[in-house]
Amino acid sequence: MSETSPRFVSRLTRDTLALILAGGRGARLHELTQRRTKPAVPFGGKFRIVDFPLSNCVNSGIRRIGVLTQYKAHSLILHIQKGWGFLRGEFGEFVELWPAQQRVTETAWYTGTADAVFQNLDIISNHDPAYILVLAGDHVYKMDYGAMIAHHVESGADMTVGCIEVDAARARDFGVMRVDAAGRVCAFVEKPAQPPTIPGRDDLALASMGIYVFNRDLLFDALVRDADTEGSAHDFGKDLIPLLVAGSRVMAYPFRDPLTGEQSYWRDVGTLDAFWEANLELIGVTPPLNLYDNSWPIWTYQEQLPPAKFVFDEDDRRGMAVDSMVSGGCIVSGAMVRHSLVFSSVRVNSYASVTDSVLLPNVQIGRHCRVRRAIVDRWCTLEEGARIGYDPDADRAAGYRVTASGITLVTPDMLGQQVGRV
Ligand code: ADQ
Ligand code: ADP
Repeated sequence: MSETSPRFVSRLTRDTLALILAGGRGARLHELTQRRTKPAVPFGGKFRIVDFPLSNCVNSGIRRIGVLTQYKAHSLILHIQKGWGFLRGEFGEFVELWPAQQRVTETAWYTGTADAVFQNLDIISNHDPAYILVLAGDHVYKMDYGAMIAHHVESGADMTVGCIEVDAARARDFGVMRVDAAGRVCAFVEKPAQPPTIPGRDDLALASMGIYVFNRDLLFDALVRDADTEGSAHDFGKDLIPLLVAGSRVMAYPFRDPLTGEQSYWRDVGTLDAFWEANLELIGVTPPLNLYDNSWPIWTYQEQLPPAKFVFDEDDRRGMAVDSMVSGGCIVSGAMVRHSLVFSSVRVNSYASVTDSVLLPNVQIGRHCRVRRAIVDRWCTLEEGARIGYDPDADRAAGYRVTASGITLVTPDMLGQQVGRV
């Protein structure tokens, strides 16, 4: 049986170290990432975004994981310390937090994604993996990385880039590549103004998911070379990959369902509109991302909370939620929640109505409030009678952010309120 037979995928994943890049701000989420890094942004009712790549690792049998932090990492660090300590050190399993090491000079902070990895080369070397899987900490998807690593080994690659097909019009936000018939990457451009399209499909481009498998020695050589390169931004997409495409065997791994061959669900919830939409999509009868799938559980830290409660108020007004997801610790009393995603420990009080909205944990909606097409950040308290999402000009005048497609974001800072843990 060959070295790369499917029977040995577990051996490949065991010999892999995963690095989750979790240092980015995610500036296009605006005030939602004012106090937390994007991977720590709550998602899906009870998770944070970073739980997706972390769960993918654990479910794929990759249980040696370094999380590289930088920007506003406090809530991310607490979340991982509290929720991800279940791996067993005795079996060589771990999730470690790697803050910026300042390996180069006393003052250097991480400059780009490649630099973040470069600064941790000593730690990586100590773990002595054969393969290094570099992941972004801010994408929502369920993926078996074992299949990608097996493809990497089987195709004799030095490096493999995970890729998806995106609308050509959206492609300038991604690293875009061209591949030959065998799937070898022959050109890679980071965020091109004029993205090259897939031959024969001028509406589609092949985009990098920002996830990579490296053979250890290649990664080490490339990082050391890059660190010495004048003018490099020390970024995987901008500097390292274009260079490797020229000199090494870089293969593309298309992220598809192995059974149907269809492209799998993958979201960069990088904007407020995308965040709102990806959360509300989960509510549908057949959502593109199924969180109720026991074969691929998404792990997280969760507080011990009582069940969600729906009550008649003192005037016998019914508290209810329909076409919605409601997490633990919530109380909906004499109010109507419709087509909304309600995170843990939210209160919705009498005569209020919440529609098409995402309420993050610990939000309080006062009596007679009307909330529509909104994202309400953690710890917001909406005073009695507040109107949100009905009049964009009024929302802007109140200091809220309204996106081009009319989604309103409210944060405690906009309301002049104190925040707890973010
Ligand atoms: P971007 O997502 O724009 O493009 P970037 O902002 O560098 O790239 O973020 C990549 C990941 O690294 C994110 O998870 C971010 O949080 C993290 N990160 C950024 N700087 C960091 C640092 N100094 N330390 C630790 N973590 C850091 C990338 C690729 C594209 C690809 C898209 C797919 O460059 O080629 O198409 O991802 O979304
Ligand atoms: P909207 O203004 O969007 O119609 P409301 O909250 O005023 O939202 O009510 C919507 C509908 O939901 C009502 O017409 C009613 O049928 C039902 N509803 C809302 N709250 C209650 C309640 N407490 N008891 C019974 N039905 C309710």
